[in-house]
Amino acid sequence: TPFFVKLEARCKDIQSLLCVGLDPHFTELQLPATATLEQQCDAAFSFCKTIIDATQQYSACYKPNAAFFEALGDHGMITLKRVLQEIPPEIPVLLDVKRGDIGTTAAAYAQAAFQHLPNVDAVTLSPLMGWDSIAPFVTEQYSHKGAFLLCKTSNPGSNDLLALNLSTNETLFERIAALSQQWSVQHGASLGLVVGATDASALKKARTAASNAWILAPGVGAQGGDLEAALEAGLNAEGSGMLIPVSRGISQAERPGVAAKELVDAINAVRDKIVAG
Ligand code: OMP
Repeated sequence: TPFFVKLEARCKDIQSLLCVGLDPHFTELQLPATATLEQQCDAAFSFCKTIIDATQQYSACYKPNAAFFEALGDHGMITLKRVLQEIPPEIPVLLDVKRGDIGTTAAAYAQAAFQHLPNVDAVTLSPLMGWDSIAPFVTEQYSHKGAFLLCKTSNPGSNDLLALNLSTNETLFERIAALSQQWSVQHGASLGLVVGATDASALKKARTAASNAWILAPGVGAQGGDLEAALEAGLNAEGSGMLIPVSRGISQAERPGVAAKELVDAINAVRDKIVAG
């Protein structure tokens, strides 16, 4: 099944656009500073398993960020593998790796994400090196996989480059949004966009430039993004086409399952409003 078909089916099935992040920050593991790597790996696994168990009925997609597992050394990758095995097969998995390199190197990164880790359906990528840096992840043997391209990221520094005006009278991020549509059509690739929930005006422009794209909008919760404003700017006419990834806003809640449910309800309230016109 192509990635976006699997994602859409899941979103419809459980009426959710929530993407639950799995980011085991060391500070969230409640370990002494002297904890060994092995103890950190065990705690990271339990942290993720607790979140998965509490949120799976609300989660349209899981997004583990590879950084937190790579940070744990040799055993970190094994821990990530164990976490991925805990995710029910009907729930899509977006592995957050933000890769971007020349074609031959990108092919090795694609192999790392899709060949050795179980159940990874899609990845995050930086598009700044162009189509040949993206192709190895979403064509040929991986044509059923998906990728979300960094377009206008949620951090303050996203204005340093991505918001710059080009001589074509558009911003760099709008060019990225338009290009991703072009690449999707030309190459039959499953490409979405990452546009931070921290910038509703950018979400609106990205939606205009890429009317059919799935948009991943991080920044709700710990980064202070305005959920309602983001959804109003980024949802498509059917009140869909957007995934809201939340990591710390769920993991640091007293009850992650309740936090996930509240997020789904809040998201759906805005969707209903939009569909009702
Ligand atoms: P919280 O702020 O704790 O919800 O975490 C946000 C997650 O989304 C982290 O894993 C970030 O690496 C990731 N992220 C952003 O925060 N901003 C972006 O622009 C892009 C991403 C991403 O690609 O997911």
